[in-house]
Amino acid sequence: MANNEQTLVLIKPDAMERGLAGRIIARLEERGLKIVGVKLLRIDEALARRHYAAHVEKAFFPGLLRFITSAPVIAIVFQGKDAVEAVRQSMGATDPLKAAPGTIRGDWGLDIGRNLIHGSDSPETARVEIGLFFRPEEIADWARDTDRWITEP
Ligand code: IDP
Ligand code: MG
Repeated sequence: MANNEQTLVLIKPDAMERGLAGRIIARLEERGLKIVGVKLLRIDEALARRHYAAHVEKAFFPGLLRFITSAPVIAIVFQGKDAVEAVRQSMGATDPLKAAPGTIRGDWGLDIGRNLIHGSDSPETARVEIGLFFRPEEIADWARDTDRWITEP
């Protein structure tokens, strides 16, 4: 089943403002991950509080709330082999200064408060987060002809 793991990605407001959405999505798509859900939306305070429930008491939360609600984001469900771990690896560490070169945050970021992309941190978190952003009928669990060239059946 890990071949069909799903994870939630958000292209954050800084990436949208900087015109990096396409390049970020391309990196994940080119790696072999498959888009099974996508939408543009403006996150409101209620959704931000649910999505970042683990962080609402943190000192950085007010700034995070202003940031994540400041422009539309693109929410994407990526599916593929070990998709959660693969996306986290391609994203790089939370603080772009600690993220390895070659990762999305390591190549395009400098500041932990402007780190371009969200990716779920476990399959369980992914299920919850996907449920916050998508209705079941908005996910297209499609078989792609190239899947067998990316993952050994
Ligand atoms: P992650 O995005 O790598 O999973 P988390 O620890 O889950 O990192 O934090 C969620 C988000 O909160 C980060 O991506 C970042 O946008 C923001 N954040 C985390 N720590 C800080 C901080 O110390 N200052 C400002 N923003 C932070
Ligand atoms: Mg996180």
